[in-house]
Amino acid sequence: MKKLALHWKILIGMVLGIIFGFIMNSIDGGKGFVADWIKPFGTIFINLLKLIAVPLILASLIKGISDLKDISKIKSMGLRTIGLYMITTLVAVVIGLSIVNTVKPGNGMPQETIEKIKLKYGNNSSVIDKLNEASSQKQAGPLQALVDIFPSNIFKSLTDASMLQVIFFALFVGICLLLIDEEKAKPLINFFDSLNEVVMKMVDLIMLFAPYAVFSLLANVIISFDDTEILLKLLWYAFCVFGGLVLLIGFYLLLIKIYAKKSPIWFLKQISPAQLLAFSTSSSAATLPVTMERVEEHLGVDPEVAGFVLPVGATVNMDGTSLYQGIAAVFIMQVLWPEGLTFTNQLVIIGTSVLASIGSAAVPSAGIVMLVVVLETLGFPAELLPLGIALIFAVDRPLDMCRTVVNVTGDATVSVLVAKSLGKLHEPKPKEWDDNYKKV
Ligand code: DAS
Repeated sequence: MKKLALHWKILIGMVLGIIFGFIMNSIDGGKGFVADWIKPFGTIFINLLKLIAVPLILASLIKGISDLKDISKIKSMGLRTIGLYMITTLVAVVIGLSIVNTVKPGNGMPQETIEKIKLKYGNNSSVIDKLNEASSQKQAGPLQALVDIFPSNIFKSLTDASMLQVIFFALFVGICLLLIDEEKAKPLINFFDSLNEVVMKMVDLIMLFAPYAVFSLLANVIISFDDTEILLKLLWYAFCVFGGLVLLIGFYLLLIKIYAKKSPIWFLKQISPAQLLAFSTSSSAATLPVTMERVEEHLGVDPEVAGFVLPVGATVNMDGTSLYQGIAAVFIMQVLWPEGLTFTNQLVIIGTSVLASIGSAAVPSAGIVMLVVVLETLGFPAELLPLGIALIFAVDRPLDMCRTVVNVTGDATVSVLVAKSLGKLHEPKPKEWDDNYKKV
């Protein structure tokens, strides 16, 4: 076991967690045991990753911007990043709509199944919470998202982990470091340089516990499945989402091969620990420190590119989520509001799914909240909204795990492409330690 590469150890932890979860699901008191004695270890692991996410973004971005030495490069990196994120998100939504309009998983769903779902999830507290969360987001003004980027108190932004505000502040500091006298800037640049090294080392140490943490996280996910019958009725819909996500990963690998001139297998192998964590945590934000460590130290992307592209991506680029929102919106309309399936509405879905994925938080089942906004924008009947969300709720957690993997993979792909286009993609530095902290 000691000699196994990290991704194999994580995979083994996941498989054992799933098996253990099913065993616990089948014995009396098993669910309670997992909730009380297993789940806390997964929670600790996620807390540790969230603990270092903000200092890592701050340090890597400020260090990265000040390493650029030239302000014009920041504009060039920003434009390439945003441009590539928009392209991949658009491709994601188009893939999703093509699949769901071809397969039509929502056509002909038996009324009896709809009634069963309505009974089980129609008044589910989590469904109601998602609807309330969406309506509070909808009440905000059209430019509120823009206003929210500019913090009034950086310490509040840091404690609230408001990613876009931290990114704005780090960019601001980094640019000003380039504009002041080099001697005056050096102490602060050295401080963030050291902070970046320390936080990256914290990622390595936290990752030593990843196999055990994913065991806990997956066991907890399995015990939360309590209606396999409804899950089976939604299988066709789930396969549409899963199939679309696989196609999207294929699109990324094509870009890696054609534009970055790198082996897709090599890329997947290097990024796999971050993908496995994304699957286990369903949170791009919690996975971000690991994504950054893998992209910088194993894919060879310069820190000044990774330090900008990845935090921005984790916050505003969710290709997996936008693909899922396109499919889920059409699926719900196929079942409950077929008259809404006009060509115009499909175009509206493309626009709103792109915007909704930007607005989605990088936390578990955030995509379902923005799905409500997409449906409301389409004019979906308000009285059918709770049932519409309830329709897909039973299968949302496993799909959230899968789309979070794609969100993370898309961010890593764009970071490699941006680095390649700026001549900042190099051979990864050989690590001085192996995954078990033995000197190599
Ligand atoms: N779980 C979200 C993420 O962290 C994605 C989603 O909810 O769609 O990327």
